[in-house]
Amino acid sequence: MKRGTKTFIEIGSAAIVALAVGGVAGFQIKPAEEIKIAKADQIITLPEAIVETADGEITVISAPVVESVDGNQLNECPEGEQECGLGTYVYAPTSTLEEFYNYTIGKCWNVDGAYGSQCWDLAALHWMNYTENGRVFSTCGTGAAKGAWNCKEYNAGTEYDLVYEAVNVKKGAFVITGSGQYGHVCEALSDYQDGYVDCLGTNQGGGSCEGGGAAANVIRLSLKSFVGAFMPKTYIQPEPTPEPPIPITGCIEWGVQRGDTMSKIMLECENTVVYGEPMNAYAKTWFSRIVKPGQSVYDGWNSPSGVGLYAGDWIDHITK
Ligand SMILES: [Ca+2]
Repeated sequence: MKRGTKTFIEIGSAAIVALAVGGVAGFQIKPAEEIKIAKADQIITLPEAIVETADGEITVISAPVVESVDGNQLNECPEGEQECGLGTYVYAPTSTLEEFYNYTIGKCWNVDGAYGSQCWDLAALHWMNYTENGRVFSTCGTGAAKGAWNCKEYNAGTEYDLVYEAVNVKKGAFVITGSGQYGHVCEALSDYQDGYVDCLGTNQGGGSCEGGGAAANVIRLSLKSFVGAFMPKTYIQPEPTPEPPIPITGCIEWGVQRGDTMSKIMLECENTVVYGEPMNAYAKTWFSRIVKPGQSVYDGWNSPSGVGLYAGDWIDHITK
């Protein structure tokens, strides 16, 4: 899995440390042409950010940072319809987060036929396509997105896991925030990052929609009013299995001779040769003493010369 990279983004004289979107492969987060957030307490518009990913790619992200969103207008449902219409069935692919994102981004969604494209609509669209019985996302009779947590077991069913702590929000989860009268729901496109999450949602500042609300867009949303989240079970990424550590045995130094390689040293010292990440990790524990004092073999590999081992050098094995 890719990791976010720390990026500094200048806004006027203030520098904001933002975490870049982690694991955005498959997403194209388009710059929002017009940033206007309904009912947001505070809006900071980010200019385009140049982001180095773990693959060395450059991704351009422009997402407004939003401290809170109040979904608004869910409590005036047509008479006798507790969930604002319960909705006509509307198709959207939900087998992967990427599919759902690509299908919904930039469009207005009005599942219930009421009040245009409210935040509830995008969640309901997912629910009616993802759940076995085609149920919609319920506000538990409150008419407010933040009320959805009141009957969280019903909403979760067998298809979603409940997430109780903001720090545990992962990419793909439907996040409920509680600020304002109605709160908000949107779908995380990143894992939790320093109190924020990149979130796909309707009625959070995207283009205007007929009847009200706004088209699906991406914002970087504060989780300070986090209520809970629903994680589609099939979107859960397996935890990366840690590489088994290389046993560190006797060698504390090595006199480098012409033709020596890291794999030869690993074999002699550790009685094993493992390439890939373990080899990189091992090369980070050997440091030049004479030719490039303090430089690790790994850093030598990644230096302009590409040379990690110098004949005639002594290298020290420092593992702590
Ligand atoms: Ca609607």
